[in-house]
Amino acid sequence: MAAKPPIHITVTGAAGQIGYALLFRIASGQLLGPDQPVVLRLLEIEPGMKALEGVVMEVDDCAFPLVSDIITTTDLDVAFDGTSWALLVGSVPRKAGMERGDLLTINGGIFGPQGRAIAANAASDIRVVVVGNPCNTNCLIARSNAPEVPTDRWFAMTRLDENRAKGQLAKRAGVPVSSVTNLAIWGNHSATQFPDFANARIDGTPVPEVIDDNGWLQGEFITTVQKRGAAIIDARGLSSAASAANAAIDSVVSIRTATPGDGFTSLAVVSDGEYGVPQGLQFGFPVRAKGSGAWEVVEGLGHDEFAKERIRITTEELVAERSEVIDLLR
Ligand code: NAX
Repeated sequence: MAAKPPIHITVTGAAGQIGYALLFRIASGQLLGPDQPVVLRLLEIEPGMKALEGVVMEVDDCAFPLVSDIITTTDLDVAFDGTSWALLVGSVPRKAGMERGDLLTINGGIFGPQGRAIAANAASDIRVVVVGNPCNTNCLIARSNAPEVPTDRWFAMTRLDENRAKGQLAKRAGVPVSSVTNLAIWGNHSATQFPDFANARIDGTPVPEVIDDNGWLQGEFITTVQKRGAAIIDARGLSSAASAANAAIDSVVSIRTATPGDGFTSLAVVSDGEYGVPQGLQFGFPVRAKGSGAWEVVEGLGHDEFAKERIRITTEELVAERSEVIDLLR
């Protein structure tokens, strides 16, 4: 059988920690499948280019049969030329003394131009997953600067939070993590996110019926998930990288392939007003993919007062972030 034509995948911030954990998995076929050749288009800023050269040497040294070509660049037009998947990882982390507003504005300077370059250069089936923080609002900025690209092509990553939450629930219930399903992360990928234990299931049974400890579910469980990133920095001296790369792969696989049964996964997608969330926010919802990249927000999930309050708080945060970057939106 003739080999399939390669699909172009862009990774920004490719020489960073997450990039280093991500590229080898993409190159080995874990993103798009074991028979799908890929062209890697790797974007860095100038100071990252030397490290990127080293990373590319290592990818070369793996002799991955699926890698047709690797392009490294600091040029946005080259990075997004003909690309079908853009994984926007590179961003500027918050430094001491930096206000959240400063962080949003600095990253706006990155994600606005990237959005415009995607609109100008990417393939017609482009899909974008934003990992770089603050990922929801960075995604909103990029999307709003690319009005030519349909709004359902843009995703911000809440999958790491979902996977973290599933891990905590599985551990507490003494079940394998694969028993935990239907775990939605609502809202912002930040400390206000709401990991929705009430609608999650363990082997098909609602979590609160299996873990009969509302105090733990409403308290320690949520804070552990919300603060997991900080706990990893504390322990490792570096922020999560391999698990973030894994979640990026999971996100793409979940977008590409139909979600089985009545399940759902967590992705921050454009709000169309579902659950009363203001339209246009890039909001963490339960999402069901229909195959070939189409998806829908799962509607009709119930929320008690506790959940409603949590969702209200994270919504307010995203609304505030949007007003802080309003000048960067088109
Ligand atoms: P690193 O600092 O290791 O790497 C970032 C890389 O991006 C660097 O090589 C840098 O040169 C490059 N870069 C910076 N500005 C760029 C630009 N304008 N264009 C292209 N490249 C650029 O960070 P890393 O640990 O890899 O994390 C990357 C981002 O992911 C951070 O914003 C981080 O906060 C975010 N994360 C998001 C997560 C999520 O769940 N959504 C979890 C993990 C991670 O914290």
